[in-house]
Amino acid sequence: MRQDYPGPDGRGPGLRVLLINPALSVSEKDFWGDMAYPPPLGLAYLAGAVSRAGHEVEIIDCLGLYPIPVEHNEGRVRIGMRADDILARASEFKPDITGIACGYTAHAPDSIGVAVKIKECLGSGHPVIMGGAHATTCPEDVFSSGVVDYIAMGEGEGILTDLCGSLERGEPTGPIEGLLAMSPDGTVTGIRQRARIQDLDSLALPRRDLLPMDVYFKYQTLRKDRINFMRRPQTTMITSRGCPEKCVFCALRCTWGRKWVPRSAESVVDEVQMLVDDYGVREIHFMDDSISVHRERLKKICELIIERKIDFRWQPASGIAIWTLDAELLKLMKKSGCYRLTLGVESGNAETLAFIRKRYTHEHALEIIKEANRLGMWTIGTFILGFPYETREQMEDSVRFSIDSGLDFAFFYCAAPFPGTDLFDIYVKEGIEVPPETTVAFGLVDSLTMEACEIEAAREDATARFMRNISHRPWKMLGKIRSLEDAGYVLKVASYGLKLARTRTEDKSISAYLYGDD
Ligand code: B12
Ligand code: SF4
Repeated sequence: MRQDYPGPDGRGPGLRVLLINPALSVSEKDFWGDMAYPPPLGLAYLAGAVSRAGHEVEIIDCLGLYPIPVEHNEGRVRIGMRADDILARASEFKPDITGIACGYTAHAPDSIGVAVKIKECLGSGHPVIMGGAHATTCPEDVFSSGVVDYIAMGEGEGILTDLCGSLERGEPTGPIEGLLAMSPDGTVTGIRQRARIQDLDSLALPRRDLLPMDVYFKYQTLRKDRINFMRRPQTTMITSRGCPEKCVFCALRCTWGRKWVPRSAESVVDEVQMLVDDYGVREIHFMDDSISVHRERLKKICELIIERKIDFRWQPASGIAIWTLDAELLKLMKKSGCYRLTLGVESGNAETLAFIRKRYTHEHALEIIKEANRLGMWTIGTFILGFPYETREQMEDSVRFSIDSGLDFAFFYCAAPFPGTDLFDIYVKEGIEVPPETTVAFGLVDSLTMEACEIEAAREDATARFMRNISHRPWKMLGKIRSLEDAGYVLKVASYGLKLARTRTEDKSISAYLYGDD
């Protein structure tokens, strides 16, 4: 299934396209030692699309390094490839156009910082395009930096391919759907909307050959004590795009709208097989927003994996919709290699759940957690504290739910209003100030009932109480053991628990989970 990219397809020499996954800056508080990130699949997909159209592509993955360079400066920590190294590689490649990922509001200044350097190095006339969730949501802000020429609104494959084609042919870029441009007079022009790609199977596979996969795998070997994976090498995959739900805090619709578009089960399992055969991968994390929207498709994916006897472990790492799960599907998932469920519980209080617009009931969640635990799967719940109208009592319901539900792990976040979300509009409507600085995991925003520091204290307290509680029932982990491999993983989790108990665990468990430094 590995694809060849023969280069120019007879339509001309093709452009040289550079794609950059920027280094990230976080506050000292958000920084947790030796952080690790998954490969930038979005850029690898873009690389697949433009290569197929005959252009030459290089990806500079500033986070795919081991050891990853870290610079501490005035309360901030910059993680990733040094600016000089980025520029050296860019100068050597001599791109005709540079694309930079701008997916996170918290890291938009990092993306813009790279654009500044690229313009300094390659000249102010060198075209720079950005895309990703933040660029799509706040294009005017991004353009106001003065160093970005184009923004791809949403799904980028078609937009970037069209742009490269137009630039190559010297044609105007105005008619390209989904592409915004900055005019010399400072106005933003272009067509904001572009129809979503309906047939994801027709896309070129992500070009992992342009990513430092060996570095990602080496990191896993050197840090084999991490609990983020049971087997290694481990990597990520996407089987669908978007989510039809309307959760108040979720920025997803800004990039993808409300339409969920799946790949076929066959195409998904073909890619799994390719990763296992060609890369030696033994565990895959599916990063879909909602892998189970279509229950029958997920069932078929599991059945095909079982039928083809593909021996690997997997998990829906970004979370899975509780309301689509039942005992039959869980059993099939487990049989096909799924060993861990991350459930977006978000709140243990029914009113808050209605505010968030999550459409599952606590009764159903309890059944799913019980059944998954019974099957020997690890169960993780994510919770958000500090919504604008939430009271202390309602937050307490979430802590109680996390402890009483039988979850193996619970991660508590503070509510964060990302631009473009309904939650952001509520803060604005209520006159709550949203500070300009952003953070990855910790509380910064007041609610109508509590100050940000109180919400943060409640989050730390919730984490500490949950951790204390699970440390009192370590034998629960024995219920996960079905094989020697399971027993080894239980030992790994237990020693991680002991390590956490010796350090200040409260905050760091979140970072550890997110960034895999666990
Ligand atoms: C996987 C994931 C992660 C992973 C790793 C990301 C990675 N490197 O793969 C981890 C777990 C680390 C992560 C962490 C966080 N994440 Co996250 N994450 C995602 C998720 C679920 C999938 C990303 C993905 O692979 N998508 C699939 C690919 C195909 O899409 P894509 O990357 O967006 O790329 C496409 C387009 O956006 C566009 N595009 C992207 N870049 C570019 C560049 C150019 C030049 C062009 C032309 C086009 C383009 O074209 C691509 C192909 O179509 C997204 C949701 C989503 N579906 O996008 C959230 C999402 C991006 N994350 C989000 C958030 C909030 C976070 C956290 C802050 C969570 C938290 N509270 O701590 C952290 C912070 C991350 C950090 N860097 O510090 C938000 C971002 C909102 C915002 N405005 O900031 C999203 C949108 C989720 C949401 N529901 O709101 N995340
Ligand atoms: S179910 Fe998940 S991905 Fe879908 S809208 Fe809600 S939070 Fe976003």
